[in-house]
Amino acid sequence: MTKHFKRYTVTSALPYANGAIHIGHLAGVYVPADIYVRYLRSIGEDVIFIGGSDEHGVPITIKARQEGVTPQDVVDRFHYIIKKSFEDFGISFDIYSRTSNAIHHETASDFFLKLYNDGKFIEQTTEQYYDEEAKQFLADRYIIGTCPLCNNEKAYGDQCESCGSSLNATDLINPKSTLSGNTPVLKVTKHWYLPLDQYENWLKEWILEGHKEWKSNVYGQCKSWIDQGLQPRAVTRDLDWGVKVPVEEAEGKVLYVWFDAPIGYISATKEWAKQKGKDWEPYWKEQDTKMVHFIGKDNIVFHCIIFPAMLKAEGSYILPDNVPANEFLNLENDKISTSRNWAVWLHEYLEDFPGKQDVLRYALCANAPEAKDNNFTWKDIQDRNNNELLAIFGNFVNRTVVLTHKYFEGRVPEPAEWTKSDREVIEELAFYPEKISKSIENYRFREALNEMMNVARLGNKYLTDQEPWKTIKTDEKRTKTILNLSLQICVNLSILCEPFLPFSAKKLCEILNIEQQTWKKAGNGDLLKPEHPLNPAQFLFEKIEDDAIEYQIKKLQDTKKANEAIEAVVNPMKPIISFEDFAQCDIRVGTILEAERIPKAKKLLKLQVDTGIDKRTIISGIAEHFEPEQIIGKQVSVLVNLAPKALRGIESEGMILLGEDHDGKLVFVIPETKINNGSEIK
Ligand code: B3M
Ligand code: ZN
Repeated sequence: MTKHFKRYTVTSALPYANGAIHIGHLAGVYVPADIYVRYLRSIGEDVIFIGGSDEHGVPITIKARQEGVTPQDVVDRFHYIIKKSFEDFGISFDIYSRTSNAIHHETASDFFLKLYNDGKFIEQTTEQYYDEEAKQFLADRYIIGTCPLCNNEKAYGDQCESCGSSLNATDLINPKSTLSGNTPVLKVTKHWYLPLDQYENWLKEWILEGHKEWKSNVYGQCKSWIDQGLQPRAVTRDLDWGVKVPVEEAEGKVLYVWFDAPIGYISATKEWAKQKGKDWEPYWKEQDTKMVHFIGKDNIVFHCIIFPAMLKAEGSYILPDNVPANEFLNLENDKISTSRNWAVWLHEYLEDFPGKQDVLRYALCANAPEAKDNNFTWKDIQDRNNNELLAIFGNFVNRTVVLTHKYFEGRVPEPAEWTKSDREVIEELAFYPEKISKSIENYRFREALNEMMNVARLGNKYLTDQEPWKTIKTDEKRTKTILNLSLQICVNLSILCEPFLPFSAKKLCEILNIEQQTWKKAGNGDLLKPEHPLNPAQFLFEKIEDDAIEYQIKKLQDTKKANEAIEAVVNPMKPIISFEDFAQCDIRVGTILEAERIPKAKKLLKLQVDTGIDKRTIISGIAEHFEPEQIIGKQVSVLVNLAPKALRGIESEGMILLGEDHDGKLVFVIPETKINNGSEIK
């Protein structure tokens, strides 16, 4: 039994205001959210669509430092760039707000205070690195030192980007503050924690029992988090950029960005309500409101576990009904990366393809990474445009309108009797609105898009089969009927394509000389009255030529070359060593006998390795790259005479050699053919 909801609150992840928006964002979050919302509006639901910029967090402060400006300068610049990109692509927010707004600071601050006063937090004192010269505590990203696992000298306090291990700042050897270059000292500091462990049973019940219908990628990630056991999470930070912690003893502290950012959805709703003279509370507090969060997969834990726990702790809010997170979109088979400029930026796309927003929306929806990571290629966008949008949708509409002008002075002709084949088309047409609704309501947007295109296919085939350009010579009445029905299909398309292709829907309505119709009208062969005058034909889509695509591919190839050149500078050859130095490294072929995860160490695997000399334990920072069972029995190269080191209380004796790709992908360095364990590599 499906519950009926009276109103919808639809949110989409608040992008960090320290960079522009690219196709990955659009495909993963904003296009699906926009399709969903436009559809809901079309069926007449009361819906608000919330967006905004996430303007806090350490990366923004780092960018500001690097540029010698204030964090506010950084977010001011990007907030407007991001907002404009969304407007340009028709992402139809009811409000696009920002978390540096006063209303947000007040809302987040009050939210914290309510939990604080209700005793929902626990307080913990820990020792954290402090820069005595800069007189401030150091966020993990402000500390650099040597990674205890791979000896990379530029590891951050939270992560080594060389071996991928997640670290604690205190794990680093020879830590330095990036603010002053000095060695930081440990100093006691107090923070407030949300005791997620206390919500574990409730989350099990609510998600694992109560939301089995969630997408399997989302459900699976939640289950794995909950099964690992939840820990208290600090909700405050020693930082001077963010929402001030509103209690006396918290001088110099702000709310953790992931505590305030989701509250941004609430603040934005309040701001919207104020502008519209409405009440915000039903959208967050009434049980007959359906709340849906659209996000990317890296945000799942925050939206499915932490934010719901916050809402539950507060007590007066509803919880999300669904969190249809997508996986990631790759670009030309490589991971999208802002720092390597491996992306298609929305503003650059529009410069090169003005007016073709719907083409990108279409290609991204058709390739949306709904169940697994997916790939975007320029060739695919060309094919989708030329072979689908243009050859089917555009061609059908254009032929219909042009012929109506040619034969009937651009007026909708009066139909005669429907024939059997006409009736079959009308019957088929009647199915689509329901079919498409069902797919959209189940967050299957690719399927919905395909069904919408089936309506265009139906029309295109009907017109081709009926050949009105032939019947006009012998049977005017029949020709009138064919074009009448074809025009009715065009109106249906203008309704059904609107969530996906809003710009084309608008153009189509202009051509047909009608207002945008609502969803419930669709499925009907009787939407245009005879004699209704059409406007002149215009092309909905245009061919994308090979050279336009080749230009884009060349642009990416140039980026790749530039990245390789930068890589050579950033990661230059190490100083020359003597043969004797090299000969000191004892590298052997070994075989992995056992592999297991280490509780609470997301990135580490504990391996038993047969080195030919002995069997020993080696801890390796590869847990995010390989499943344990997948590497058992594998031959690997092992540095066997590395000084042993205790990691998470386990002694690691040696190191497995790995190759690292530019995008951080790790591969084992292995002998080409199987050889004996213990064989020397020299
Ligand atoms: N700004 C992370 C991101 O852009 C974060 C989302 C906040 S949603 C409340 O991936
Ligand atoms: Zn490392």
